[in-house]
Amino acid sequence: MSILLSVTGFDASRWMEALLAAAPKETVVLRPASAADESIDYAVVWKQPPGVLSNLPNLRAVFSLGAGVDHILQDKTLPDVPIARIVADDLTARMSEYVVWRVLDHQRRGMTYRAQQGARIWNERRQPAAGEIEVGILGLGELGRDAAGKLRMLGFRVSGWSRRKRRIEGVECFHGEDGLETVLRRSDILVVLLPLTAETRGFIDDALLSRLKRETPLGTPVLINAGRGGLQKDSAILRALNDGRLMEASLDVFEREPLPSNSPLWRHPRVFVTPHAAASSDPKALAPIIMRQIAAHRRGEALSGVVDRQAGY
Ligand code: NDP
Ligand code: OXD
Repeated sequence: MSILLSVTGFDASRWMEALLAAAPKETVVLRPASAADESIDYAVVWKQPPGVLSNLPNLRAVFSLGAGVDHILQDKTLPDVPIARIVADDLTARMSEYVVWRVLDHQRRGMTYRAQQGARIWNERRQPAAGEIEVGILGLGELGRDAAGKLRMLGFRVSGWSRRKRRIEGVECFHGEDGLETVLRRSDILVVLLPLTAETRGFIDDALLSRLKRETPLGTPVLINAGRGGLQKDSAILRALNDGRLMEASLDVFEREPLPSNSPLWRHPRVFVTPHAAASSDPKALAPIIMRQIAAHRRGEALSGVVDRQAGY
């Protein structure tokens, strides 16, 4: 039997190497021999070409190369097999580094000081202490929870929002529509770590940005989105920055990726852009986890990180 490695948007060779290094006896192929290739029993994918998985008669499970699975579920011809996503310390730690980095940079006035340096301006700005700042995290999953804990260790007040009721030590947890209102009203810095689903698509829009608090120790609220670009309306974020509802934004994800070169977000002085790199999947760290899961599943053990297809994450 063989494993299909199917990706679009980047060169698969580092993944091929890492998967084979993790399980040298396995056969990994980059495309099925035919649309109904009987030899393929597992697929490891990132934005697989639509339809590539639909007729494989012996396919037993699909693995995402990342934590998100929206890129898999957008293929409406997906067969009814379990889909497992990445849950791994390596990826989680990378995301928390990004969140802590961006929160600290906004709190310590990084954008202002970089602009001042460019103009050789020596002017100390008030920098609120961590304890004066409340960070609201939308999405209290694997990534949101870890980031929350690390921000707490630095002294930030942290609240969070999830679909279902959650309990996390030291974090005020909210859920449901009322809970969202509370988090939006309290957050000085809003961090978005939601998955892209039918419910969350276009969530960060004009209406949501208008519900944020009006004054914060930094001026007005800061937005950090490292979830998915489809969660946000880029134009709504620009409007909120320009009319003062938002002070600054760190955006790792965009409605269209790569971010088009004519997007005003590239040049906005109060926007920090990264190219969907908040928590890159490292083949060396993650391939062994996927291959261990495949071996365990072949032995009859249950998969972990299986997504709820109904919920979409
Ligand atoms: P999880 O599935 O562990 O957590 C998702 C969280 O979002 C849960 O708390 C869930 O609520 C909440 N949620 C989902 N839908 C809703 C909703 N409609 N309303 C309120 N809350 C909701 O995911 P991870 O934490 O592992 O990852 C989150 C996302 O981060 C990924 O889906 C991916 O899109 C993105 N990501 C981005 C990366 C990057 O480099 N930019 C890298 C890795 C991931 P509940 O707890 O009730 O289930
Ligand atoms: C992921 C990502 O979902 O890198 O892991 O976006």
